[in-house]
Amino acid sequence: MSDNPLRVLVIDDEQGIINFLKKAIESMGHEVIATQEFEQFKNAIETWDPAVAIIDINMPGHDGVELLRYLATAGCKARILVSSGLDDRTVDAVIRLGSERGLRMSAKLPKPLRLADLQRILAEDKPAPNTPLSSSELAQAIKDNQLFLEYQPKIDCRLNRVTGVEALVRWRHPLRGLVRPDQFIGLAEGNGLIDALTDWVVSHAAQQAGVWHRQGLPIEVAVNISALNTRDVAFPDRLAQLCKNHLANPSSLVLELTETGAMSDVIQMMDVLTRLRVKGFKLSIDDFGTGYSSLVQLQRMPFCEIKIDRSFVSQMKQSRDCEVIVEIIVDLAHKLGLRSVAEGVEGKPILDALTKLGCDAAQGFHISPPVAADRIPELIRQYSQTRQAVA
Ligand code: G
Ligand code: G
Ligand code: MN
Repeated sequence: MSDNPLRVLVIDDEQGIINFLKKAIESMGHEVIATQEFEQFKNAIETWDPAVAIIDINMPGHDGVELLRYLATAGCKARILVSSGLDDRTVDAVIRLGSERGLRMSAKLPKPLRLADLQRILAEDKPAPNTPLSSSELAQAIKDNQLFLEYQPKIDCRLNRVTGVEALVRWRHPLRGLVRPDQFIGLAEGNGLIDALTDWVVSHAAQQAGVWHRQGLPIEVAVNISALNTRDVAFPDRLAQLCKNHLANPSSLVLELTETGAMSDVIQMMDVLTRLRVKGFKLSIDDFGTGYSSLVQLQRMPFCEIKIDRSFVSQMKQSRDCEVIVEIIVDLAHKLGLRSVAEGVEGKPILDALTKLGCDAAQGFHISPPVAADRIPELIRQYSQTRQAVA
């Protein structure tokens, strides 16, 4: 039972989903109005003041974009959770649009909808301050361990086994609830906090890698680093020390670098990345094919791995162009002696196509969304069992 009962409003065109959510949310101790009718939904928004609204964005009568437009005009303060069977990119676009209109959009619910996720999200609901996030709040969060990591598995396409994970940072803000990295990485980069943030992430990821290795699970842990981290020539020494503190081997860490164009001193970046390689860290060029992650960088910097941007991968079954781009990047990686990793694997047909192309590793919602560290051993076991079953 919740110690913070909320008013939760649901609109969906399927009676089955309405019944399911109503029962589930009531059983968590919250009040619910669940309806198929826009008029009733509108009435509840205007008179009932819900804390959370769960909206189906693909209904015959009203689509989600129209609903969001209405909610913004009505000055709706509820936190908005989007539910839909639409593809992830469309859902992402709807969420972004809602945020741009000033609505309090929650992160996307993983599919299929699990009650535990819903419960967690409802438990996180606190009144949100309207002020923008400040760098002093973030500095405090790093000190107070308000940050935490989730891990998303990567599988070896040929072996169908989990061989690594990517660590992704989240911020559990005491007043605002869950804050996503896209809302604070830029803030860290712009306010001299990115070194402290990266150190926090690497330290926790290295510790977790050490734990898994001692449990007999020799998986690689990838962390995202910012191009700005390479402005400090002591960065490789700091990371090596953090690994040493946690008895983790640098070769069990993969550093995923996204180029933002913020880095002007190329020689310095080459210096730092090369020293990281010399110390045994693996280096990956993230979001390859977009923005500043270019062929020039591949040729200059000592990368071990190319991470193919999810915009190409997730569309490769709908778009022949995207499929060709993925194929060429896999080929490029191999000809350069690098590992190819596809992110944004949202369905089995994509995974099958990647395997056929000879892509080395795959990551995406089809395999698993990012999860808490303690769920990783079970995912590793599941994969090794399915493999034995087919062998
Ligand atoms: O997990 P999510 O999809 O919300 O991540 C959004 C973006 O934030 C991704 O592009 C990811 O690379 C970035 N990100 C996640 N965790 C970290 C981190 O620890 N450090 C940096 N620099 N970026 C991160
Ligand atoms: O930019 P970077 O590659 O670090 O982004 C990683 C982020 O991508 C993760 O935080 C995760 O939430 C998101 N992500 C992971 N798998 C998928 C997927 O299959 N589709 C989409 N759209 N996003 C994904
Ligand atoms: Mn990444």
